[in-house]
Amino acid sequence: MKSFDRSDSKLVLAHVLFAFAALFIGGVAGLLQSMVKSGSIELPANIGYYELLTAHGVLMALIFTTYFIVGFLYSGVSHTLGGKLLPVSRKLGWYGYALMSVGTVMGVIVILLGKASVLYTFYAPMKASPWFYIALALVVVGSWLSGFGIFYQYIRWKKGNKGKLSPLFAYMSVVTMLLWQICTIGVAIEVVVQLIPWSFGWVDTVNVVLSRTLFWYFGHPLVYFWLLPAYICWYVVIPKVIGGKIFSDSLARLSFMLFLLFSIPVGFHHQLMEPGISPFWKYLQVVLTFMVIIPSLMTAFSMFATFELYGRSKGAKGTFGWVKKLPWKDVRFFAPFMGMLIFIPAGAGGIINASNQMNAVVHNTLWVTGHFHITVATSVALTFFGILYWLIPAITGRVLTPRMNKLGMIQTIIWCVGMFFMSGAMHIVGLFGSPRRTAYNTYNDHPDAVLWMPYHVAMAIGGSILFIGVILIVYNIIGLLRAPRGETEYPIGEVSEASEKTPAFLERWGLWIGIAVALIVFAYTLPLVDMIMNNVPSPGYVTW
Ligand code: HAS
Repeated sequence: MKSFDRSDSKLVLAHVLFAFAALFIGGVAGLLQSMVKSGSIELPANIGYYELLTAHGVLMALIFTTYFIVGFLYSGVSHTLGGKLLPVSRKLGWYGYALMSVGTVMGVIVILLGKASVLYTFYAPMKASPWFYIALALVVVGSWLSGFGIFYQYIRWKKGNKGKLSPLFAYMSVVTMLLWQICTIGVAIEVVVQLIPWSFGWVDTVNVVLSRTLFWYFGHPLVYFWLLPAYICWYVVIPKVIGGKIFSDSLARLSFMLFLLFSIPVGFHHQLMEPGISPFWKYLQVVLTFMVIIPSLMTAFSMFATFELYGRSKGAKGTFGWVKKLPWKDVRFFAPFMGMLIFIPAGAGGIINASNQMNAVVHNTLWVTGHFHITVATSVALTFFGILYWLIPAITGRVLTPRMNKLGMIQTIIWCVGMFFMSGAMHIVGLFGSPRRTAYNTYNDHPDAVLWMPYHVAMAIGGSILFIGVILIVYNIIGLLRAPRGETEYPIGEVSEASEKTPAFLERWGLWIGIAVALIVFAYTLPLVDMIMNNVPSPGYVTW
């Protein structure tokens, strides 16, 4: 077993630790919010609810995820593409880290000074301090540098290994980063061309519908930027952890390529209830949204196949006998598995959101908040937690002890219980019409609002349980960093012998990027022209 390169280990660890520091601070904000919303506490006069909500959303959704993902992808690229990062890739990784960190610290300071309570979607015409937008731009540019580092390592590996199929982990990392680079162009244009000049006062007004469209051009693929690293773990790592095989390399690669094609030209499904976009283009993007469900269904199929084949190889009988053969007491499996299981109702919720008539019922209600807590904050987060229990030991030369494994299992259960209360209550009360993004309000004791209150209390109970989960995951990380020295394998699954040979066209990047760009141009050009021509300019508002 080859030990992990020490310099690469520092880079990966720096990203992972930063991610979890963000999770901790974001978690404190989350706990306070849920208590305020239920009417259990009042904040001191100098701290605003929306200030906390912005800090929570930015730190959890944008910072925790991006840092963890970059660190995780770098670890796998280093391990599978030559066992060591090339100096250029490592340097780009550190430059990216530095830029993102300056942006994060700056952004959080501006938010805590009360100058940017615009929430993590920073919707115009709400207007934040220009320094908030500059901070976001730094985070995005930093992440681009990290992406270039991954591309560089991949290209150099391909040049040195002509005609060979690239390792699956590296291939998937390149798709994930490509998706990120293409989609962040939208938010970069929004921030640099529209929001920064407007917030400095160099222009008086902003084209609101254009800015929101550019945001969602980025905002939907953003959710797949979170999901794909979890899928890398499910496809590549989990088969090894359970002692099985990857069901099909081609299926795995194709599902990732379908994400590249279909996850971007679908942003309008977040704007179905907004004026200023013709129903035809909304309809078209909803059709494409239904296309992006297919690679998730392929993933579900592949995971079931991996589990069943493994179980049967261990002598399982009957339709579901294989379930018993899975390593239920191993947190490296259990945490991501709970993520998968919960992704079944979570994905169904997404399909409900994407259906126009049902979107009219749930849009801007707490249902949507429930949806993203059960997707990103459960399926994705639990998978990231599960990764920690082998990644930290593998890169620091330590071993997972039975005690840490047990604490990991407890943490997973706490997270699932907390999320059951919080996300469950959000889903139900959302259907009763309780709006998202609102502080405590009884609406003059309106009967509907009175009905919502017990659910808001359930959300606060769930939020408090989740905060215990946050503390425990931080404690577990410290425990992993102090675990006994030893060798831990970086788990990379092998492909089943029964699977077909992977066709070479799956690595013809020009072809796939070309189709992705064509779909984006098709789905966005005319609506964007229309928005620019029929601009209804708006001044900025500071609503907090
Ligand atoms: Fe979503 C809003 C539609 C997936 C995140 N989504 C959001 C927002 C976020 C978010 C953050 O169409 C709010 C943004 C905001 O602040 O306004 N979403 C979808 C659809 C999917 C979907 C169609 N979303 C996600 C994922 C996210 C995420 C993933 C984060 C990671 N979403 C929407 C829409 C809205 C929306 C509308 C706008 C709502 C509004 O009006 O504002 C699909 O990708 C889902 C497909 C998934 C599946 C599930 C497959 C199941 C698998 C698990 C297999 C399990 C196994 C284990 C193998 C079809 C892969 C079982 C083993 C046993 C032994 C039983």
